[in-house]
This record gives sequence, structure tokens and C-alpha cells, in this order.
Amino acid sequence: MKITNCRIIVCCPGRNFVTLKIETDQGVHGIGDATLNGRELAVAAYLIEHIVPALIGRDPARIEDIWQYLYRGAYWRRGPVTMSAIAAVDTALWDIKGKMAEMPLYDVLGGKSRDGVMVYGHANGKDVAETLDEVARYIDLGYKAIRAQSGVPGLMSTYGVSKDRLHYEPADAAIPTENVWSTAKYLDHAPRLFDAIRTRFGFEHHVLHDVHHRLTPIEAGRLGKSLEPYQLFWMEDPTPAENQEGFRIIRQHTVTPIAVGEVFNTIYDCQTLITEQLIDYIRATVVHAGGITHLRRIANLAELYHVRTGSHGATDLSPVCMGAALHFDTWVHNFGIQEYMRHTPETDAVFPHDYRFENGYLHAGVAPGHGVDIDEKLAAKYPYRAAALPVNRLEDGSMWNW
Ligand code: CS2
Ligand code: MG
Repeated sequence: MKITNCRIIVCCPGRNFVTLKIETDQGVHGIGDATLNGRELAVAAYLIEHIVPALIGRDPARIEDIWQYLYRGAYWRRGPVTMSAIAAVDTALWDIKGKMAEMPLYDVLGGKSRDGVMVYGHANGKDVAETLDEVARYIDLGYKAIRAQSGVPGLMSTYGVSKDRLHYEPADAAIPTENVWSTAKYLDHAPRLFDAIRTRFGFEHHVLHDVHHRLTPIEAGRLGKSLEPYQLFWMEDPTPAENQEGFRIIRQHTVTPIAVGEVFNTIYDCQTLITEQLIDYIRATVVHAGGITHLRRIANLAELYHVRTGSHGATDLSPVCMGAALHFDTWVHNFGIQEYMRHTPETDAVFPHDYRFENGYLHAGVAPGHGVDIDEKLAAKYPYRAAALPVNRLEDGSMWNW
């Protein structure tokens, strides 16, 4: 069996997506997501210039060897652009593997560990009252787990709050929008939000919160401690994780569980966090962490240390990534939860898929491979539009983490 052709499809059905399609001499094709929010064309160029020419003629069955060839063979290892490009190839090859075996991907990986994948939705509002109404909406939709974000009094805008409540989309301008941040205002406000949620809805549902890399370790320790009465499922990205040792400080001060890793691209980014049990959930995902082949290594390491998976699933990860992630989640033993931000109907139409939501769970579907395809004719109607994520400044004007 041979790879005969590779196509890179860039489209914007509401937001930008980069999709790799690998075709073979057996008439079977595979699809992989290569989307890196705000840097889409860099990954597309990496694929076109450096990967596709080396793939033609290779045997698509040799997934492990191709992964090692692209990772070791580049000399320049790691990084989000490289690893997203490798992930796209890897995902497409696993898709082909499943189609050739006539098995859903979870069966190729080792079979189902569970019947459905628990997901969390993203409830957000400009203030506490509006966020509470959104939490109620997710409860009505059947969600068992809900992440809550709200505007902070005195700040014009913040991470996680959008006009279109159900389809949160932060990349809103070609040149980044500038936000203003105050740690003091946020730390004062966040516990009030969760107090209001537990007062109104009780403790039946899992609640989560994303700090989006805004705090220092000691501030994160304080926040985690102040949220303990509300029993969060997790506190996400409390501090930037380049400094993995910083999480020791957070751990010394709070038992609020911690989830980290949506921006990670290799196992080395989380090695200390996992082996020292400084986190509870690892958020690395298929598209940004080298595909199924590498994510499997991360999850296997995590399992040794009681760390469970909680993969990133924002709208900027395409339905192709979501489909692959759901098969992975269905198989992997140490699964925790999966993020599920709903795609717009335009996006869903461009990417016909087999997964479905029911009663708080996503089901991967039984189609061979990962069960997601791309309608190229429809995709061509939505050309690329430059869009970047916002940036953040402190109130005195200095740059901060968005
Ligand atoms: C996020 C994202 O979903 C999440 O947890 O932190 O919204 C993130 O900001 C975007 O995926 C960035 O592309
Ligand atoms: Mg996040």
C-alpha cells in the first residue's frame, strides 16, 4: 500500500481550519486536523514544504515509523507548528488504518473502556447572573459537567466570555485585540461566582473553571484554597506551565484538582508535572501533541501517576480532532473528561461526522476510522480569513498573559 497524494485544505466556516487529506493507491483516504489557532498558515506551509514531499510513496500502514521519521528526522524537534503538522499526518494514518481494518479507531487501539465520553460545556456570561443562566441552559441540555466563566467587575473583557454564548470564539481580529487584566479584581470575584453557582444549583453537577494562565503560583494557591468549599472538578491552567516546578507551590496550598496542558506539544512539557503528581488532569490533545501516537505515550505515563486525561476541545480544534479524540477517550483507561465546545452549524456541515451528544456524553460512533470527513466543495465556499487571539496588558500597560 502506498501514499499517492496529500492535500492541504484551508477553510473558514466561521473560523479557520487546516485539514490534511492523505490519499492511497487502494482508494482509501484519511483525514487529519492541523489547525493551530492564529498560526494556521504556518502549519499549512510546514506540511506543504517539508512533509508532503517526503510522504509520497510511503506505506501508510507504518504509522510508528512515519511518526519517528517526521519527529527525529526534522532535527529541529518539538514546537506547536511542527507537532501539529506531525499530528495531522498521524491522525490521517490512524484513520486509514481503521478504514482498512473496517474497525472504528477505538477498536484498533484496543477496544472500548467505556460506553460514552463525559464532556463539559463552557457556560459564560458578562456577569454572575448571566453565567448562572448559561449554567442552567447546559443543565437543561443534559450536561453532567460545566465550566463556568464570567466577566470581572471593573474589567472590560476577559478570557472565556463571548457574545455568542454557545460558540465561544476568541480569535476576533487580524491584529490582536488588546484586553486589560487585574489579578486583584479577578481573585476577589472568582469565588463569588462559584458560591452563587453552588447556592443556586447545589452539588449535583461537576463544575470547572479556566484561569487561562493568568496567575503566579502563589496566587494560584490562594485561588485554589478559596475555591475549595465549592468542590471544583478542576482549576485549569492556573499559571503558565513552562516552569513546571512552580506547581509544587500550588500543591502545597490547595487540594483543588489541577488541569494543565492545552498548549503542550510533547511528553517533555508535562514530565515533571506528571511524575511528581503536581497535576490531576493532562489536557494535551490529538492535534497539538503529535497525534494519537504521541498522546498515547503521554496518557500511558500519566496513568502510572494517577493523572487522568482531560483533552482540550475548544472550537479551534476541528471536528476531525474531536472525532479522533473521542475514539482515543473511548479507549484510554485513565480517561477523566473531554472538553466539548460546540462547533457552529456551518463547521459541522463542512465536516460530516459520526459522533453524537446524548445526555452529557459524546459517543464516537461506529464508522471505520475516526468517523469524520471533509466536504471539500463546501469548504471551498469559506476562504481563509486572518484572525488572531487577543493579548493582555496589566492596568499600567505592561504585557501579561492572555
Ligand atoms: C481554552 C481555549 O478551551 C479552553 O480551555 O483555554 O479557549 C483557548 O483559549 C483556545 O483554544 C486558544 O486557541
Ligand atoms: Mg483552557
